[in-house]
Amino acid sequence: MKKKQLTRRSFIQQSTLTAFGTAIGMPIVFGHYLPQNLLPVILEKDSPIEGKHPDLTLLNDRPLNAQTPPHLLNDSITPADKFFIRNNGLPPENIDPEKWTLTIDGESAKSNRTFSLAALKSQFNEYSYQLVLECGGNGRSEFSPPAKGNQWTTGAVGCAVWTGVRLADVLRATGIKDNAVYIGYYGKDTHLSGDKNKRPISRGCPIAKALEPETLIAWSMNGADIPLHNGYPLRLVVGGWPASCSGKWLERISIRDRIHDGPKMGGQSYRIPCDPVAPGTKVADEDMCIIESMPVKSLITFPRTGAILNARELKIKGHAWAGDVSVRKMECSIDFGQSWQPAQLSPPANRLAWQDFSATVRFPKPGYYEVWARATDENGKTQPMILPGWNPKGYLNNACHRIAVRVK
Ligand SMILES: Nc1nc2c(c(=O)[nH]1)N[C@H]1C(S)=C(S)[C@@H](COP(=O)(O)O)O[C@H]1N2
Ligand SMILES: [Mo]
Repeated sequence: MKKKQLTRRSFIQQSTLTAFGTAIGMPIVFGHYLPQNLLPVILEKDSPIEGKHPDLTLLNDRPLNAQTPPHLLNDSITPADKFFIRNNGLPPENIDPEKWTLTIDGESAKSNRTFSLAALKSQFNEYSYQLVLECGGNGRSEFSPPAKGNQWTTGAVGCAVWTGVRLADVLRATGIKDNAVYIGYYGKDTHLSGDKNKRPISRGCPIAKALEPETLIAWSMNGADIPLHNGYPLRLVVGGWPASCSGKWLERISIRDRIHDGPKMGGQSYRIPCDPVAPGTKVADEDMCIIESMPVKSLITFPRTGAILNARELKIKGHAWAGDVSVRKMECSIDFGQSWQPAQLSPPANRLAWQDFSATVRFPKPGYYEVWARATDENGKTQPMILPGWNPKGYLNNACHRIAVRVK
């Protein structure tokens, strides 16, 4: 039998386990390997992804896709190590931030300009906003018939504080022609095939969204460098729209005189049928429309589903968001939607940030319950209980989130 090779980290972990074994009276099998004077007090778990929380759920490793379980999203500001990853290709290697540049060009740019990171930081005002990024395919796992692609459940969303310069300021410094309609981004990541002429993704947004004050070219997440997989050293952040608009490893932005036509802009990508279709329908490309603002949605982040409660009262917590608009009302139900009670809803830290909510629910007797939560946006649109209409690629599932609890 071949012996499994231990990495240094997993070896330490093994030793830790052994140390724990001592405490419960088991023999120290690897006792002679124990590092001198070191008895770790916590069981450290290795994360398969550098810098990320070990309990992110890995959906795919090439390209890397990992989502965040709801209970890890309890913070008002999503910590970098808990922020989901959706890569379409392979991140660039050996990044030297000193040599990183961003070029602005395109048919509708009055000039071509290239900025170093230092130039961006010194020539423009710096802004920080808390912005929601949610993958257009978040919730895809509930599609029937199934939709191909990452089977995200609820965890392709996060809301971090992003710091950088306004895209509008940089575009205006370059000069925007009157015929500008769209911007398109280009990142330095490479195509899975290894073909240098192919890009994994190059999307963008209409010029009006690009010029919003919250649309950032960001170099920092929560006050630190952006993690490699989230776009280090520079990315676009277009809050409230499918996160695929927020180009990572940003090296070029084109001001276009037409709808941007990079990979994953056309065909069926990030598009839904312009008119609703029956589940399973094949839809022609020309009948598919580009997704813009994301729909109203919420997530219960405390307690973790499966919680066993000793008390009849429970304070639930979570967040709600609604694309370009804010959330007006938050409710929850403990009887499968037969009755709803209001929840407390906080205002957003700024436009396009998610809003914290909490509610104290009281269970009438012991037993099994589900807690459901639903948000209503400022236009009066409410989350549906089930998938709000099938589409071929599995986008925009904003059905209510629900957790199960047992009351003792
Ligand atoms: N250059 C580049 N930008 C990209 C992607 C990518 O693969 N390459 N993925 C997009 C998609 S589909 C999503 S959902 C978000 C994910 O951002 P995150 O990985 O930081 O969570 O980045 C977007 N920007
Ligand atoms: Mo995405």
